[in-house]
Amino acid sequence: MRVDKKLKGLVIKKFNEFYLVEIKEHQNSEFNTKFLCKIRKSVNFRNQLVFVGDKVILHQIDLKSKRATIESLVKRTNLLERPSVANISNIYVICSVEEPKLNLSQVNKFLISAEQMGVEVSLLLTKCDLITEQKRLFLIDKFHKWGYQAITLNLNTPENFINLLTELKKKKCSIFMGPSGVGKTTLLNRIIPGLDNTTAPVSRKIKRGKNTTRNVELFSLSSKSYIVDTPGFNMQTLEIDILELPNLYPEIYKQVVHQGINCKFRNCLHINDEGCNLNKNFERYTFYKEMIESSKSHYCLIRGD
Ligand SMILES: Nc1nc2c(ncn2[C@@H]2O[C@H](COP(=O)(O)OP(=O)(O)OP(=O)(O)O)[C@@H](O)[C@H]2O)c(=O)[nH]1
Ligand SMILES: [Mg+2]
Ligand SMILES: [Zn+2]
Repeated sequence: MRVDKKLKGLVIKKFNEFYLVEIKEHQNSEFNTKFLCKIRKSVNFRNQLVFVGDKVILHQIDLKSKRATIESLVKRTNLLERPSVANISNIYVICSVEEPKLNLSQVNKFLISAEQMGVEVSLLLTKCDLITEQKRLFLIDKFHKWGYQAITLNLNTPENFINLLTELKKKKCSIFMGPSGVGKTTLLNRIIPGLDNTTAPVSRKIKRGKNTTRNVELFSLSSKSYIVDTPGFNMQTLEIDILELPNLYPEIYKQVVHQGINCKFRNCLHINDEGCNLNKNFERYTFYKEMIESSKSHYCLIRGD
């Protein structure tokens, strides 16, 4: 039985050419469920890709078989490219302090890649039961200097977890992003009661995660907030416009915005530029410089000069 109606839904999972789309808060409760959908083959849809987090208009809704057709895509506010997720409001970069070991260059790349989205970025450090209290405080201080209020977690203590949960409930759509094996799914299972997604211990031999989560999937925390679990991965080289890079480091943009530092040139890259007034005495400056230098050679290659 197909209903001749068009309704808005949210893409919560994608596999091959199928999409799982959830309809919520419709006055007729029969519609409030998940539908297995395919995209309508039409000229309008040519070249348009649909991602988890996208809002779509469903048509040809079959309440019995729970199938429907995606007829069109609602304009999205943003799109994260890796992993592909649309309409996110918050990015939580998650790294473990041990197993796998904290890799500062990776944390830097994840943070930079997240900052590119222009949404609020937070840092979660998991498995703090595996380090001393002294080391934990040392890391909090380190990341504070990087410009982040790191939230430290471990499976045995509920305190920071409860604060995080309260925070997540206030956000629209948060995404968990980080290397494999750091505990993203474990955390999600604690956050959403009854959820029992697969997690796996890190490999003993190579002390790395086993890429347990395979799909990007969106989970509902309340009627107004969602969390996206993603497969873990390591960041390779980032493609960034070098002129944008200074805006992705809080240590730099805070000097410009809050302290009003003024370099001679508006597009100062803060390397050896004449008249540069940036205070370069911060830990990530080396990472910043490396990134500018490697992007510069790439930039020159593209421009051919
Ligand atoms: N000691 C300790 N182990 C933890 C903690 N949180 C998670 N783990 C363990 O870390 C392992 C990996 O957890 P997962 O949740 O599967 O990691 P993931 O980030 O989802 O990994 P992928 O899906 O591969 O990206 C599991 O064995 C968890 O039990 C923690 O706070 N302390
Ligand atoms: Mg996982
Ligand atoms: Zn400068």
